[in-house]
Amino acid sequence: MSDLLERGASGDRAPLARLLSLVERGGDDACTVSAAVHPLCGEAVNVGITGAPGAGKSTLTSALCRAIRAVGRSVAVLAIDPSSPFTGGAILGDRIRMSEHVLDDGVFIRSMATRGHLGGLAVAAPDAARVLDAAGFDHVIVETVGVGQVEVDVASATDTTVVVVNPGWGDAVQAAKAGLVEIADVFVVNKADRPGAADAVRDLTAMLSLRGASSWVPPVVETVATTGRGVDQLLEVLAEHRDHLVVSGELQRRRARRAEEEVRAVVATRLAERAEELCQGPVWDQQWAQVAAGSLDPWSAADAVLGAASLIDGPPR
Ligand SMILES: Nc1nc2c(ncn2[C@@H]2O[C@H](COP(=O)(O)OP(=O)(O)OP(=O)(O)O)[C@@H](O)[C@H]2O)c(=O)[nH]1
Ligand SMILES: [Mg+2]
Repeated sequence: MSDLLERGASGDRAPLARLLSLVERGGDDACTVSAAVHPLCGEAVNVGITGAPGAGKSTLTSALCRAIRAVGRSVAVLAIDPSSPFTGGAILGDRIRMSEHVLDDGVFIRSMATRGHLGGLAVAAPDAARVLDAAGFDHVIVETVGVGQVEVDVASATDTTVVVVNPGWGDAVQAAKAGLVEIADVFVVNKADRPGAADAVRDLTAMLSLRGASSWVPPVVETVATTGRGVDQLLEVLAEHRDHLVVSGELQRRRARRAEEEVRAVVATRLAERAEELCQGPVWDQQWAQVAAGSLDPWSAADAVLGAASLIDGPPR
């Protein structure tokens, strides 16, 4: 395992890809990888980028990679597609958008589907980000399409969360409803070459001022990812947020909170795995058949299944 990591850190991509595949697949191998990388990480500046489909996250990520490389630092990107069981069109598009980096050893880009992964993104993403951190990348960027719960899960894998919106989007109510105001450390109004960018910035700023007293008010940065406009400024803002996290002690608090959430997700995943095991076999068949026949209620049947596995005490209700 450490050999795989070392080779990954020295610019060898194949072992790194292999470690990520193991994490992606879940199960015992994923646990082994997790245990091996855990003590080795914590150094990377890690940023989550989320936003609606097509907001320009991948283009922006690619532009950020360029800016990061320009100051001589390395970067790994994890593009997560939570909705699709396949690495489909969107990811293919990402490949093309990020193709300028393929020959650069200082950039590593990997897409990841969380399909069929029990526990999904919440369990797989932090481990995958840690693999990249442990491999020694200076920056780790996690890009995810924002659909509902996903943004929140992304926020649970990274230190800084960037929410990307577009001009014309700036409806405060919409943002508040989506829960974006709570999770954003930095807002980006991308496609600022289109009309309405200034309005979006104004609306977001006004909305953020309502967020109550806080030592960090999320900055709103305008970018044109396709030309790179505003990207250096975004990188500066990200560094400022990182400094804020360190100086205020918030980095430690966030990591502690995330650790708790992550262990909770793993416990839930483990129990779900156990549930899958219990819902098969003779006891199971006997119990659900009784419910189907009308001679037993579902709760008593479930208690009988759990009781037979000694997961609950006492006789079934
Ligand atoms: N005009 C303009 N177009 C942009 C800008 N940034 C990205 N685009 C275009 O917007 C489209 C979507 O960009 P992506 O980077 O794939 O967006 P995404 O958010 O990663 O999309 P998904 O991963 O599919 O959710 C592409 O055609 C980009 O060229 C920008 O700043 N201005
Ligand atoms: Mg994308």
